[in-house]
Amino acid sequence: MRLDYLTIFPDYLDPLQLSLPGKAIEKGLLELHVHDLRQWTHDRHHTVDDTPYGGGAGMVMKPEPFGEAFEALALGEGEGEATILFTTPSGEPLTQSLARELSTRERLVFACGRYEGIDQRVLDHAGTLGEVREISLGDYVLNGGEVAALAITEAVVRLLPGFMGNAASLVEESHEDGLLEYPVYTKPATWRDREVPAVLLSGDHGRIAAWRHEQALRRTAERRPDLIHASQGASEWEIVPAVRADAPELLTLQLACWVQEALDNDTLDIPALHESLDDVLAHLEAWDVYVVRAAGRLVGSVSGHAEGDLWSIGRLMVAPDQQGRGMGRALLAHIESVAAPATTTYGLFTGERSARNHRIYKKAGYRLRGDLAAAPGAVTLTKRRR
Ligand code: 6GU
Repeated sequence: MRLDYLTIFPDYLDPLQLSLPGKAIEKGLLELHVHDLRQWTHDRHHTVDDTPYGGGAGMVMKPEPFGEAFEALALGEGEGEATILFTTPSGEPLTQSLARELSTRERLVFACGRYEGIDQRVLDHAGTLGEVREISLGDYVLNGGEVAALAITEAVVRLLPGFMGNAASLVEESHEDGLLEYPVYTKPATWRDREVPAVLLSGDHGRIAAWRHEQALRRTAERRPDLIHASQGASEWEIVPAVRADAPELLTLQLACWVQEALDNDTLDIPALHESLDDVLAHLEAWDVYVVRAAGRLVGSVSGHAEGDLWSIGRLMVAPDQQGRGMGRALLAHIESVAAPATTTYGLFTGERSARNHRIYKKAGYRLRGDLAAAPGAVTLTKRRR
């Protein structure tokens, strides 16, 4: 990725040479160029601003220096479009998902605003040279866009493939799952009479995960209620037969759920990950499909299908942010309860290495059947109907 900065305070961007971006440069992932906007002025005072047409307070950044800067950077020439970022308190807010989107770009050019803003024609012109985004750090006013450019850079650069050592640590962080981070502790276990919560010392990974999820939810509800979908607080949900109109949401849920399977089993060779809307519609025709809705959102599903005296159970899924609330167990019990009358055995498949699924199915009375065929990387589990 190549990053260019247009600023009247180049020194303000010195921190770019440090820490995160610095390391990415060393690894060859990143190229940084800071440009003093005043080099594209031609008067004795290197003027970059002027009074606003129509009157009003403050000064507006003149168009000409930016126009020349874009030419000097060859924006809009050659292949590979640049994304031109204008930092401004009236832009779209910087979020983790915006950072992720920007991390896919080949070239970012930051135009740092000062004073009351930049002449609008600069933005209109930039739109003919590349993709334009106006970005704000949040609902407060800074003196200029340089700090915002630094913040955007750091949020984006750490997402570049090959930059962070550990992909899991990226996924688990605040905001990646839509919740704030749970509180964390390290040694010593007692410090100034304050104890680390006992559950974290228990070694029980299931309880630890449940505790962390609960803490993350509580924090998010307290500090950022705007981030919580009503489905997460909803204590009531109901299992209902799926209809064709559920297909798009089912496809989305399927992708969300099977990504965990892919990670656990270290393979993308999972049919559910490669399906289209038509495949989901065909599945709805061929199987008895049920869905769970919580506060209107489709958050879980399960399917059943008779094959002689075998009741085949498939596609048991619960949205990742809804897991640990017993929905999976309820869906499994439900699909068993609606099995065809001739059923003597329930059967299902799961990934060989999907440890969580194995625990859930074992608890529900299913046993591994090494003697029965399954796709490569998968295993069969069965349970007698009682
Ligand atoms: Cl990007 N620029 C300025 N000047 N103030 C801000 C901002 C940006 N984001 C929040 N406040």
